[in-house]
Amino acid sequence: MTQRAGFVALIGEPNAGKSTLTNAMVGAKVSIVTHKVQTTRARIRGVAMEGEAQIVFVDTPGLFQPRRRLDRAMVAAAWGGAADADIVVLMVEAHRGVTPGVERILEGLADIGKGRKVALAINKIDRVKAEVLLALSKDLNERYPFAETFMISAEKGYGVAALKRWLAGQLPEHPWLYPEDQIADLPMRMIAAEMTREKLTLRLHQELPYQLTVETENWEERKDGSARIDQVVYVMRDGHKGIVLGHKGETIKAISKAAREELEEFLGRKVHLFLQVKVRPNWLEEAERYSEMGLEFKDGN
Ligand SMILES: Nc1nc2c(ncn2[C@@H]2O[C@H](COP(=O)(O)OP(=O)(O)OP(=O)(O)O)[C@@H](O)[C@H]2O)c(=O)[nH]1
Ligand SMILES: [Mg+2]
Repeated sequence: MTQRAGFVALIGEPNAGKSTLTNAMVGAKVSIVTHKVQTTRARIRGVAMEGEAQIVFVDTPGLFQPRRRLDRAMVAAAWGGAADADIVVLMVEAHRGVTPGVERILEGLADIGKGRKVALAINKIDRVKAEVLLALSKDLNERYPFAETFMISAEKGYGVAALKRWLAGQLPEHPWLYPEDQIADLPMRMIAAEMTREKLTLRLHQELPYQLTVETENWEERKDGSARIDQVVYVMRDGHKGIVLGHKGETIKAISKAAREELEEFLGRKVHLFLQVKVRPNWLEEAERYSEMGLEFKDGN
């Protein structure tokens, strides 16, 4: 049997379900998911096997109109992911339909779509009636020549297997890009930082999740098989630090516990997680923060 392999970029508006689909395809949680927009900040590669095909899913940050430097770096990373991929899958939320944001993405696809196949995945079909889906599919296919359209629910798993089979069949003949048992191409220290950021995002309100970042500073393997992981949460203001810590440190304690439990499950062993909150008013303008996130920091960014 000939091996097939290649990259499939998932693009779409924030919250479309790109990370949920990545995890469903890989069969493990490699990318964080929350109900809030702009959760994913960099490209996350998840590896899935389908017969003799190795599909490398590239989960990307949502595409939106950027304001801050970080937003611009995220959007650039998303389009960059599409430009490097063999196949692009545009994810659109069934219940939201063709929003101005989706229209802007379709404009961008006019360029990026040249030289690669673009498929449409209408996601969250569990939230709408069939008539809505057919009309939306027709509308979108009139706006862009999609190679194929899939109706899916990334969360419930509907249509995911059919999409996976189709993608596998479209990939070029190529030796596998990763060992067969590898599920993600992301340093463990970054996966660990993302898990903590997910718990922070779920727990904190309003703008705060967008104004913090998490870095793994130290990872120590212990003789008893456990790992000691030290992470820093950078926030921008003293007031934010107080909110993250919470009354008598209760908030950070709960966040730390939730992150540790998930890490232990992922690693299959005991973890000692230590979180420290540091105020760093200017972290959004620091090149090192971007490289830690796996983003490019450029002049004019
Ligand atoms: N009802 C329903 N909800 C879904 C489905 N897929 C994803 N979701 C939910 O939609 C929300 C956003 O999912 P994500 O996977 O984080 O979306 P994303 O596109 O990665 O978002 P960003 O990283 O912010 O760009 C989460 O609350 C998911 O549980 C689905 O098929 N049906
Ligand atoms: Mg995401």
